[in-house]
Amino acid sequence: LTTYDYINPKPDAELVRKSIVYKLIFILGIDPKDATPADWLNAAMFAARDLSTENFLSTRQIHEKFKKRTVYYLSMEFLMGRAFTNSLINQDLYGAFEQAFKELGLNLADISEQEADPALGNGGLGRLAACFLDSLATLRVPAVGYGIRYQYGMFKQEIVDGKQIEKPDLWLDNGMAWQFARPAKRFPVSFGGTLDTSHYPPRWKPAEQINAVAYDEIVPAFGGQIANPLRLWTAHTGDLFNLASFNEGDYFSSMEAQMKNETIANVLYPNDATAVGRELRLKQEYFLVSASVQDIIARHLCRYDSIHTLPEDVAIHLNDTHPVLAIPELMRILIDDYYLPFDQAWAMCQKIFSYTNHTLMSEALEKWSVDMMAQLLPRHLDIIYKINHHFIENVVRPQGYDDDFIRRVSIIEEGEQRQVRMAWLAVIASHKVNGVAKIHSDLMVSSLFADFAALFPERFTNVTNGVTPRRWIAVANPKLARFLDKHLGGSGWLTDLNQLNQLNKLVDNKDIQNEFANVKHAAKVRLAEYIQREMNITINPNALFDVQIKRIHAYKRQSMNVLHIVHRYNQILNNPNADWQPRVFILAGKAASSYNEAKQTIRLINDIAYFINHDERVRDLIKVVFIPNYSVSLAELIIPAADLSEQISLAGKEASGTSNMKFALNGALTIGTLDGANVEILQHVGAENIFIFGNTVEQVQTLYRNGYNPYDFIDNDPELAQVVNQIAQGAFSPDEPHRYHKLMHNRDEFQRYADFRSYVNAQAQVDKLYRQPEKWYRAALVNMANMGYFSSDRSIEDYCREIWRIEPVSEQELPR
Ligand code: DL6
Repeated sequence: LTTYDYINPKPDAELVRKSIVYKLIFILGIDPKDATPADWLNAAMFAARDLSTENFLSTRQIHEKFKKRTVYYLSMEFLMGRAFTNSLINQDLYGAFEQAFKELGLNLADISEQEADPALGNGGLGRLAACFLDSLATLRVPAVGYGIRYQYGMFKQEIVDGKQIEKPDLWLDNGMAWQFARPAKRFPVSFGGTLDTSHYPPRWKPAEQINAVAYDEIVPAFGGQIANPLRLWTAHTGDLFNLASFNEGDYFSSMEAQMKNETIANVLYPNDATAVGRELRLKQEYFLVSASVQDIIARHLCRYDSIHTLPEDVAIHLNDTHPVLAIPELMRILIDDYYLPFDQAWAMCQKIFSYTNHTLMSEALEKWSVDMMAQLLPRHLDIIYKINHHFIENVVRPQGYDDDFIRRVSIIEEGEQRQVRMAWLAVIASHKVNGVAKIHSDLMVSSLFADFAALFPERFTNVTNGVTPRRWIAVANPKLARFLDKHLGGSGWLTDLNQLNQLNKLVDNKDIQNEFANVKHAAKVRLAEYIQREMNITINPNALFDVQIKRIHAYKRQSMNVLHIVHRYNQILNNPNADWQPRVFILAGKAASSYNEAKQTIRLINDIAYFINHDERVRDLIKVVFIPNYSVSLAELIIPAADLSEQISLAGKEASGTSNMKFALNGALTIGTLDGANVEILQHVGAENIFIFGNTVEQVQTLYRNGYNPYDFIDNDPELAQVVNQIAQGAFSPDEPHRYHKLMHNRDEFQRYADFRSYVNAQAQVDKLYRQPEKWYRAALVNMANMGYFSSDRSIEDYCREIWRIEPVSEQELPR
């Protein structure tokens, strides 16, 4: 038995097999004859990790040697998806591992299925961060991701009697072979206590401390010699105690407080309906940024001997407002530990930080109560006050703005309960602020940040989101990857997605249309088998697969999708002999645990699914499936199988969306509103290849301004009224007739009733086109051909050029 000889960067199957068996025996201590599939997976992950490790270590050396300016991407969420298959594909090792497992009498695909999918994120924001890490590595950009290693992820969603039940997600139970534990990389993080302002700088005497300990996950570049780290922090009780109790000799209560603090890294998004939940969330955010900023400074001081060079060396990117406390934390360290004057520290921060806004929804714009912050982070609150004072006196007042304007732009919101506006702090400290799609960035400047745009217009910019074709085609849809390799003359498209453009020449070729239709059909069969196996529901792969998978939220309007399903059901029952296009409606997504309306929507979908799927009169013309526990790996299974991609948010509400890009890239057609990146997808694919419906942002705003009344629409559309009444009066919940009364008869904040008719009409157009396979598959090919712009490689190039001013590692800098 041997492990690799490290001279050979591309081992053959025999060497891989030996390495897997070696890991099984000597790292895991398991006899091959007793090994379970999960053991084989762990052994194989160790074997694959070995092959990335040299790149990982040498990448760090290159960065040090050439003093590469580095971007540190701070995010409370990373939805990385499974690591194993992705790493094999990125390193061109899939064939060798497949063969090695064959020789061991095992199947690589089955073994890969054993990997847990770390749910360290909530939705699009976390998955975007993961796509960006893949692109950063592949483009050789010096970058480190920082996040939290939540022990129980977000939650595991089970559906019991139609209802969402949240269970802990035990993703670490089988070990996590892809991450390196770094017990020596630990930083103390402090909370609470008092601030002694009789000194300068003021002295913070914290009441509690906890250690942040690092785990590093390798992010391998596609086809390259580079691998970047994702550093995830976990909370550890170390030799740090509740200082006050400990000094008083009360060992046990100091330990108790420590245990409580360890919950910091337990779950993502603790239910914030309670004050305790909110406090935990604030602690988590500070925990992430404090450990990361300390680490960033330590890394900088390995390369340079002065703190003053920090802005030349370091760019820190704030992924939404969640890590915004990094700003006062860096200020604190520069002032309190390095004795820099406030102005100098502030000037450095303004060069270092940049911020992405991911939503205009007021509920998601974080504000923290001044009282809570005073208790938990007194020194940071003090610094925020000073930043605010400096901003108002040096930036705002000299321009002659009045008190009303000052009240609006102040970081501190006055009112019954004073609050710290984190987005304001982010904008004031950052040299660049970007939105994530053209329409969103425009709205950001004209609405949410209009006052700041008046103060510093050059600060605002747009970087439209993108997705990585490595994960979303090569890993998720290997048959489509082979199809593209064949027709594009190789796999260059994987790192230059604009090559898809060449498909435009082929879209009228019937053979190619058929070939693509077969790729799609195979993916649909694969999904149908999963649904049969896991849910015992039979679906017909020849039906149109109509898919909406995303967080459940009122603005995303899953309930409008339901209105259409019920309307269609009614139409079929009214006219059973018409030539109906069979459809399978597939939905998936999690509802935040404290968000009752979203949970009701899940229940409604499941009630309707049960009812319709058991109604023999519809003869399989409609099937409705809600697939539990939406995750990256589930998306990898569902997206390749979709014919129709539902992107139906109310115009102006979805910042960008990224599943819209993944679907189109996999040859699904979009039915969508003029919202988020749908607008740019329309521009790229052309109006004949997408189904656009619904009110525009301007029309939506006019309706709001005129006092939107849902009954103006319900009362004027008998078919809509019928659907609303059925649901509201219990047609699908006979055991509890009023279950959905409130869901149907609320103020309809997101105007589903206003858009209903136009949605139904667009759905009729979908049926019509699907009936003409030549036209449908032509449109699908046109969609794929024009997705080059939506690669996350393009987004990252935009960030590097416009925001971070970062140069990738050059050919010459790579080791020979
Ligand atoms: O930018 C990534 C992603 C966008 O595509 C979605 O449109 C947007 O909803 C999402 N935003 C968030 C932030 N909300 N919170 N909290 O997840 O970002």
